[in-house]
Parts: sequence; C-alpha cells; structure tokens
Amino acid sequence: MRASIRAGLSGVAAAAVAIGAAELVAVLTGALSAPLVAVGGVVVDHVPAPVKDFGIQVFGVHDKTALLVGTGVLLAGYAWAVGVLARHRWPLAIIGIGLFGAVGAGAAITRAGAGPAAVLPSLIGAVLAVLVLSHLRRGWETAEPGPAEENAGARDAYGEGSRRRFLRDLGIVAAVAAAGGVVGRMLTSRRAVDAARQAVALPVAAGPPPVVPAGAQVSGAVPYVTPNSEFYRIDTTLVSPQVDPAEWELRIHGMVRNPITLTWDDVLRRPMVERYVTLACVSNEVGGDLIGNALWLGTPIKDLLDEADPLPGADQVVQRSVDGWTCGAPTSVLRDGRDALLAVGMNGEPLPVAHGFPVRMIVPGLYGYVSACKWITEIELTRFADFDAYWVPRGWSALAPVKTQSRIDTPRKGASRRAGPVTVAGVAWAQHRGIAKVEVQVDDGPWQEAALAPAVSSDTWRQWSLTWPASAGRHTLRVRATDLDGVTQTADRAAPDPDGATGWHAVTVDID
Ligand SMILES: Nc1nc2c(c(=O)[nH]1)N[C@H]1C(S)=C(S)[C@@H](COP(=O)(O)O)O[C@H]1N2
Ligand SMILES: [Mo]
Repeated sequence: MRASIRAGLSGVAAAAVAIGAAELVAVLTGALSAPLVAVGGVVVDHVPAPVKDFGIQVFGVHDKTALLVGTGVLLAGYAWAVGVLARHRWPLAIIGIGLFGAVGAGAAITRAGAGPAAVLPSLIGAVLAVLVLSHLRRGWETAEPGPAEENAGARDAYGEGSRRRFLRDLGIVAAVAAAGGVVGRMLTSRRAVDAARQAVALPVAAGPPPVVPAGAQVSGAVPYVTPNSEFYRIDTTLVSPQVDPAEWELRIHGMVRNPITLTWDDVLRRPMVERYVTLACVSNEVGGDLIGNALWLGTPIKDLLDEADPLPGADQVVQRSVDGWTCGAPTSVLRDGRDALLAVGMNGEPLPVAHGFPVRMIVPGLYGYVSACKWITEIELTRFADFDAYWVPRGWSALAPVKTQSRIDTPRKGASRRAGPVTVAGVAWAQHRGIAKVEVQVDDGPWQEAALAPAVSSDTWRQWSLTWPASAGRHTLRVRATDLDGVTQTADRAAPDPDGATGWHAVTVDID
C-alpha cells in the first residue's frame, strides 16, 4: 500500500476518532454540542429556502439522512486531504485539524442554550485526532522505502511487517471510534427523549376518573394497581427505541378508504379516556408474573378506525413499531366497543420509554403479543390471509384471546406457617369476560369458594382470599377460576406455546 494511501486512511481514521469522542463528550455537554449535529443545525438554519425545498423534494423523508451522509462524505474527503498533507507538512495538518475543531466548536457555541462547555466535544475530538494521526504516521513511510528521509525514524519504529501492523492499528482506531460514536449517540438520544418525556403535559380524560373500589386490594396479594417500576416488561428490543414525540407519526393505511396520519399533537388533541386494563403476556407460565394492571390514558382506537373506514375483508389490524416489530389483532375485536386504546399515559405518567413512549396500544382481552404494540408508528388494515405478524411464523397463534387464569400469591411456594388460620390469597383474570368464581383446594379435599374482592371492570384482574384452618404437615394448595361465561379453568397443563398456558396453579407449604 502506498504511503499516501496510508496517510489518507489515517486522516479519515483520525477524523472518525474525533467524531466518536465528541459524541461521547456530548453525552455530558448536551446533544446539540456534538459537532456533526451542531454544524448540521447551522447549515439547516442558514440554507436558502429553495435549496431546502429541493432537498426535501429529492430525498423526501430521508432529507436528514441525506444531509448526514453528505456531511460525512465531505468530512471524509477533508480528513483524507489532512492525512496526505501530514506526510510532508505536519504543522499544516495540525492547523487543518485545528480548523476542523474550531468549526465544530464555533457551531456548537451558537446553538440554542449552549454554555461554554459546548466547545468541549469538538476540542477534545480535535486533540485526540492529532494524537491518533501522529501515532499512525509512524507506519506510513515503511510502505515503499524511498526518498522520504524526514521519516527515517518512523521507518525504524515499524520495520518489517509494517503493513499488517499499520492495518491492525487502523482497525483498532476505527473500531474504538465507531464504538464511542454509537454509544455516545445512544446515550445522548436517551437523554433527549427522557427530557421530552418529562416535558409532556398529558391531556385530561373526559368523564370522572375510574375509581378502584374499596376492598379491591386483598392483603397478601400483589398490588391491585401495578406501579410502573414493577410492571413486567417484554419485547424483542436490546435497547428500548428512543422516540422523539416531535418527530413521531402514526400512519393508518392499507385497506381503508381514508388513510390517516397523526402527529403527537394530533393524538393529544383527540378525546381521551382513562381505563384500568390488565395486560398479560402469552409467555406467562401458570403461576407466573408476566401480568400487570395499570391505569391507561388513551384515545379509543375504534373511533380512529371508523374514521379510516376499513374496506370489507380487512379482518386484521397490523400494528408496526418504530423498530419494525409487528402484531396483528382482529379488526372486529378492536371495533366491538371494548376499551381498546391508543395509549399515551400509564398510571398518571407519560408512558415510560420501556413501555412504549410516546404511544402504544392496549386491548383488553388479548395477549400483548397480538395487541399491545409499543412505540407504535403504523396501523395497517389487511387480511390475516395476507400478512403474518412477528410471532406468527415463529409458531405462535395469530389469534390469542387471554385465557382465564388464577394465581396464589400467598403463601408462597415452599413457605412455612404455624398451624391455625392461614390466609390464602391471590389474583384471577379473564379480561373482558370477568371472573365469576375462584375456588381453592387443599390436598385432595373439596373445592372451596374463595371470597372475591370487587374489581374495577371485567377488563381487570380480581383479587380473592380464603382463610384456611391449617393443620401440621406438608400441604398442597390449588386454585382455579371460573369466568362469567361460565367456563372453569381446565386442569390440563399446557405450555405457553402456542396460545397461552393452561392448568391450575399449585403451591406446597409446610405447617408446623
Ligand atoms: N414494539 C414492540 N411492542 C411489543 C412487544 C415487542 O416486542 N415490541 N412485545 C409485546 C408483548 S409480547 C407484550 S406481552 C407486551 C408487554 O408490554 P410491557 O412490556 O409494557 O409490559 O408488549 C407487546 N408489545
Ligand atoms: Mo408477551
């Protein structure tokens, strides 16, 4: 490889380090102080309107991506030139890097709300670029021993096998730069979205807030309303998508007469209702805790679907998340009058990021994987025959109403108690049908009816309790529920796959 190519590549690698390091520093000094964002912002603010319109026309929604790619190409060209310059004119190269840092710092300091610290990402990036370039430079002139006598010392430093060593160093530098950039960008966008979330003023629901009846909470059972921090979390993402509500959009399209696009403000202006709904995961094992009950604030999805006006035959509503995940629910279920919500609030707060901020769906009576899309950005009317949502080709059912289930929360499995009256308590759920009866069996004795606590609605779980006169020894307690359709939970044990676990929850306790 020719020395000038090595020099050019080194220049680009040094620039990458500068950008990557700057992204990391910007986590502390603010998103707008990262040089790429700062310079991009200045360009966008000053570009003449016709040029901007042209950009939007040509690149459409990808105009920002185009701007970033364009900036990246220009930057790489500049960095290459600086690297080549560094071969014979080292001081000039340093000035070149300094200029680069100055432009970044200058742009950052003019951005809204910038303090003196806004110059740090660019300056620290520039200093690191000089260090990296001066290190890589030691591997240049060994490529073709020639007249580059001023680099004789450098040749000694690398000696034989220089090509491999140079490439190795270049690779390490590039990897470190990329990692720094990605991590920095991730942390920065997390902070930005956290700030946007804090700033949200949730709309007020029409009608009086739902009331949790006195006595809905039974001692020994889980909290009737699950706090956000304890609400189970299930999704396919490694890191929660960070969605800026200002840039968020929801498209309702496909087999509809009137496609609709909603912005965040459009959603907030729609009529809002607040409902308790118990959400369950299909993967919940018998006795498991992948279930929670929250107060959801949202706008009825039925009205939106009515406005979109589905075509005959559009039997599936596919919901798509910003990360491409999909789920599909029957159109008929979403329009049957139940409180299926496009939700923006959870227990009085904007949705937590992990639970779908800014907007998700909640459908009473369906498992989450077919109905509760978080970070939703698309609703597409289609046919079940035409589209399989994410989990369907992976072996899970396309249709997944929640199965009637019950769980013993106290005593816990393996607990010990004194002989005498022991409280047995827990929860039971059959969303959108409602719980009619809960029964407990001790060992092989008769089924005894537990006392049912009131519930907010048929869409929420219901707590129950029973006082058991416990005698010494090891005992097994079982629970089963009957829903308001009159169906009692089957004893047959089935795994969650493909449409929800069945069987009775049992715990063994020692009484002494
Ligand atoms: N975007 C997206 N939404 C999703 C999922 C997902 O993987 N990605 N998982 C679903 C599943 S399987 C369940 S059970 C619920 C869980 O919601 P929670 O994490 O708020 O409890 O979200 C649903 N929504
Ligand atoms: Mo789930």
